[in-house]
Amino acid sequence: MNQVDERGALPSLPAAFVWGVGTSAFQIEGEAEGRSDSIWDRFCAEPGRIADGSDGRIACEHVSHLEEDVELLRSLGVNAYRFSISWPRVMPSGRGELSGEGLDFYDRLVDGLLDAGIEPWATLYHWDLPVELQDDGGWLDRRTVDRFTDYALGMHAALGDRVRQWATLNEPWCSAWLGYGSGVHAPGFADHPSAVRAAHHLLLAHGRAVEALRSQAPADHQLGIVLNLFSFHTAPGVSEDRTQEVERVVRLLDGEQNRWFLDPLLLGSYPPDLLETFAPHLEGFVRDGDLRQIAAPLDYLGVNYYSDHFLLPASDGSQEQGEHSGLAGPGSYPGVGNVRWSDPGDEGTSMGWHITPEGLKALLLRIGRDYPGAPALVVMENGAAFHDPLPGPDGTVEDPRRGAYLTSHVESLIEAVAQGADVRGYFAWTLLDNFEWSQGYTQRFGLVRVEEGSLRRFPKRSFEVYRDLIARYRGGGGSGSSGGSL
Ligand code: IFM
Repeated sequence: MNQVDERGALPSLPAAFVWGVGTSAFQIEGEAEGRSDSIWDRFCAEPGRIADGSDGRIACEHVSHLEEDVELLRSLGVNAYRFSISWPRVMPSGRGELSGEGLDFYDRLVDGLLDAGIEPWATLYHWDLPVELQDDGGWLDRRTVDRFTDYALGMHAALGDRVRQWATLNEPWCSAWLGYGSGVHAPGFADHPSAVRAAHHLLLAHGRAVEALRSQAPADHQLGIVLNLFSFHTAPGVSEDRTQEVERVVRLLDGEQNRWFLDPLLLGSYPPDLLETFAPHLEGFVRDGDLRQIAAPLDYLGVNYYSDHFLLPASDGSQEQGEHSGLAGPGSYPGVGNVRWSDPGDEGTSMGWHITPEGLKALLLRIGRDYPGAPALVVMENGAAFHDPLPGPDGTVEDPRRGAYLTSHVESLIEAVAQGADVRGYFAWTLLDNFEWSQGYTQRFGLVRVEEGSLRRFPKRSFEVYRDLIARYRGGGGSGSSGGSL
């Protein structure tokens, strides 16, 4: 890889670079009658949980629009597609036999992708735990670890003849911290010690599944996990006498968001500086050998990156506390008080997130620096929500800010690679406007608009921007169907 040249033009990425787009089952699939309920169905039914009172029962009806959606992927020029498997669709009670009907959908998806020259990247768990397992304790109960391992092995046995790229969990921080700590995600518990316990079982489920899959998978199968990592900073302009106190919180937030997951996965231990606070929460359920299992060697680490976060002392000025989208804010982090998130206002995305492309480069370089020997990195999610206009007369949605966001982040990634980061792929988030968890359908991240009611698909201008980015930075003169795997 060449360095950025004198004129500032960026080099291409290697021909084998993975260019993809991602989705998740609950957010797009619909056809809820074809599966059992997940914790998200139950959560959506509780009044006040979802901003617009909506749910995932119809979503984008991806199940019945499968061919059309694969055709969209083909015209986007990606060589990889990341999807998640709905556990309650393929194993309705969360245990036991796989359902033939549920598997049939993923068979058709995988075959359609391969026919289109697109490498399937499967994620086993993107938050939709079958309710029966929740009623047995969910991620607070160690038995869920074994059930996840059985499910992972079953899915790999069913699809592993065609799917070589596997991720165990998507963003365990969200499942644990938002699902059990602040309660803004399903199952909606608000108890910080429970978040720590759930996180441990999630990590253990990941490690056990990796170990089990290794013994079953051919050598060319790649196993990873996907974390949502953010960098935190003291906001510019914080007075000198308050800086120290904000810096302390910045360090704590970094610990809870990033190191609480990176350290056990890559170093085999929880971060020592957090243990003082969290050790009591770990008592009674961490067993000998757990951390060794959690640190099972990985083929790649998936990184979801959206934004850096800037902190202010709570009592400075009159801005609102930054609960934004429910994805961040002091309430989501145990022990974090006395700060608020700086609000980017109109400069940010509609989620209230700052737009910080340089943060992606810094993060990718930091992982390599702080975790020598870390596996290859793949950016598994990156994208932005904006309030888009309606489609114009030719059906195109003009969304220049999303196009600019994607461009600046892809270019930041290229700079990181030029400076030595081992990054092998990039997946834009996301193909379709979809169910954005506690925000319902009020936030749109898609490259394609999905019209409410008719569910008609309208590619946005950013769809073309991303297609052109792939063509511009794909090295080696290959076609859209080259590469796609690690
Ligand atoms: O839509 C979500 C996705 O499911 C997980 N990562 C963040 C995205 C945007 O909020």
